[in-house]
Amino acid sequence: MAGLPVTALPEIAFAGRSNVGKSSVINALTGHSALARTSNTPGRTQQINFFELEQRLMLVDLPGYGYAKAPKGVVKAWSGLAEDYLKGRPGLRRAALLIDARRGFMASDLAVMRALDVAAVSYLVILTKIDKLKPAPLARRLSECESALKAHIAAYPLILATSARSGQGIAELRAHLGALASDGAIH
Ligand SMILES: Nc1nc2c(ncn2[C@@H]2O[C@H](COP(=O)(O)OP(=O)(O)O)[C@@H](O)[C@H]2O)c(=O)[nH]1
Ligand SMILES: [Mg+2]
Repeated sequence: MAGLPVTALPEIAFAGRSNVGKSSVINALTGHSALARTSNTPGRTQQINFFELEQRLMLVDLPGYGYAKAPKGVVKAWSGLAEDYLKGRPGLRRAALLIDARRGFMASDLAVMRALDVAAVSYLVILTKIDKLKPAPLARRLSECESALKAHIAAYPLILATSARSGQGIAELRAHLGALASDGAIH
């Protein structure tokens, strides 16, 4: 934690299982094809990567969880740094919790959501890879996830459905996160 950049900028952190599409969403949001490194190999992003946007907002790519071989202690297996970051970073405005639209909430996601609820870290759930689903299953997935969110006090009540591949939902996500950016006046 002591080695992380010191900044007064508001931060949005991207969390989720390995391979859920965190780096791809950051690239889609910023319009760069390879700002955050994407990979077919789960567990590739092991560090925290910070992307500063015009001195107004910091996007933070966290290591993925849920890939450790050990079946128990999902949150423990998740890099302690990511958890410390989410619980203790003063500039954190919102965590974006990415969920694969094909799978919905998995046990590891629910464990992380409970940890965020307890730590009172506000988080926005984002479905990823919706290009892989037809409209009817996607609608079912959305309503199933929205019902499940009601039990999570720190969750933002709305879910955004996105695809980094097709671009669906990316403009909405950008608008949502842009509202959290600094107006630039103090920097
Ligand atoms: N079909 C589809 N594949 C995606 C999408 N976003 C990411 N992927 C793929 O999913 C894999 C993992 O993506 P990555 O962004 O590296 O995931 P991360 O581990 O969460 O950072 C890569 O092979 C991506 O090409 C998407 O919106 N649609
Ligand atoms: Mg990544």
